[in-house]
Amino acid sequence: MREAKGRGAEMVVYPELALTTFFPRYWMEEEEAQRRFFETTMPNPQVQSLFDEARKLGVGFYVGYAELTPEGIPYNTAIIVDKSGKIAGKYRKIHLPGHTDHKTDAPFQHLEKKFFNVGDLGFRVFDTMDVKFGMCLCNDRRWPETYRVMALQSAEVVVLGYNTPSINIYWNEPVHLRTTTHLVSLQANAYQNGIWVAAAAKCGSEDGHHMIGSSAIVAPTGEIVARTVSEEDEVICVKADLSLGEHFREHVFNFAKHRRPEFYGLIVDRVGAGEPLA
Ligand code: CDV
Repeated sequence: MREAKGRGAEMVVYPELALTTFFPRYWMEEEEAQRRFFETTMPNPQVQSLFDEARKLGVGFYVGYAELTPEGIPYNTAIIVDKSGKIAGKYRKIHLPGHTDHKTDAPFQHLEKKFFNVGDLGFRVFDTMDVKFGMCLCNDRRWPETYRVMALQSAEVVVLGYNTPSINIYWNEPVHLRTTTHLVSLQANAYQNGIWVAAAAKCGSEDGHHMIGSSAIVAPTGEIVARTVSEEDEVICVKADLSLGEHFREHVFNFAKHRRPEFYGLIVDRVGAGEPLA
């Protein structure tokens, strides 16, 4: 945060589940996961210094963590904290990947469906620090619906954290494809919605498990304007011209003028692919 501030940043984006290891890779019972890895309050004494530093530096931030509500509901959560150190927005992950069973043949697990409930807050946009921010988490970034719902609320910047293991436990996906599909998701959705996207990852080895990293900032042109180059802790920084998206929002992706929702019904009526319409 201090380094980012030194480079002129006003908003810092941290990864998904930034306060713990990416624990959905480990088989354990829900109770154990909740005891070891979930936050029951936010802020709390362990993270207060981050909030204090944000206020001191006059920097906002986004951070992902495992949330256990007072009712005992577990979510994969992200918050935006404003420059005064106040929580200005909260998001709970909606597109949870992975499985609930113990895959004993896999090199590691991906137990998000076991450890978290589907988020109940929707894809909201928060007007804070003079920017309309949307938020999502990791797998959400691959789904066009995520960004379009926020762009329809005039989002200008979507911030997101992610943890993408280099190994796909389902098929022998080449590592370069893991990075390609990550970047193409950010780029296509930034362009098609005329928004900035800032995506922050854990990278390199975490507990001996390799993550793709490749944090990136993408302009509304769909171009990558900053990208990490190492597998170490790194700060990438961009002065984002929020008006850059206007050209796209006023012309090719002028939603009010060109969208045809009367033909998009299947997007909400159907979950999986089915037969062609009669
Ligand atoms: N933490 C994630 O949501 N990871 C997913 C996959 C790789 C399981 C992702 O889309 O990167």
